[in-house]
Amino acid sequence: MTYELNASMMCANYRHLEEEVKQLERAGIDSFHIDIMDGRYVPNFAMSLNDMVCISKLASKPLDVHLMIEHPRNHINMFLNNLKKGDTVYIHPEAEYHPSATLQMIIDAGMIPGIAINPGTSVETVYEMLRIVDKVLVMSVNPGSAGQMYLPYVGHKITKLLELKKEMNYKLYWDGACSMDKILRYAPVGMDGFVLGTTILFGKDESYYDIIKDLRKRV
Ligand code: S6P
Ligand code: MG
Repeated sequence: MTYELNASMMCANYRHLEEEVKQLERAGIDSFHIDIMDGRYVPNFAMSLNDMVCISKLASKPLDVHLMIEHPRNHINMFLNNLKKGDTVYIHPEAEYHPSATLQMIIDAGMIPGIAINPGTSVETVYEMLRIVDKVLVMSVNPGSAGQMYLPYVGHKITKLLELKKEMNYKLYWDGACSMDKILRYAPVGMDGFVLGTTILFGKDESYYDIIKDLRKRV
């Protein structure tokens, strides 16, 4: 079974960012998840454009940039101009008047388009966009910070999105409070990837290498 592991870089140790990137790549991480926040769409500020540029230069693995900002179209070129072809950009459709136009800008720039779906957003409201995007990031916590609790009511929507994948042809990724039991349960039924943060990867006594090795051994 193949599934991707994405490292949530807002949880990394910024005192040694270069070393963090190297260690995560050595551990076999598939991409670097970059949480960009504007203090408006979500109440927090996390990573910035400069952090993204810095990690992009250090990394040989792709980036997936999760834009938690209002009206991403107004700023999207700043991000696109600083990414490599094949990186992913997720927007939150409710943060934009015309999200499909913004997704088209991502496609035209050679990046992979994605939408992030909040816990309180139904599949029905984003249904048409599922035809356009290559990736769907289903949020199992409200966007804004790391270290939150999993919201169990999202499970029903995840089941729906796993079913719709077959018809709509997108990849499905998990973001928020991702634990070992979630990976064990959802990787075998078609979840394509998981964003790993404080719940399972960062701030532990074990090395990234050992954590990822143990995980891959189990599923
Ligand atoms: C939340 C953000 C996520 C977190 C991730 C952290 O706004 O989009 O990507 O960084 O959930 O993981 P954890 O295990 O601390 O929840
Ligand atoms: Mg995220």
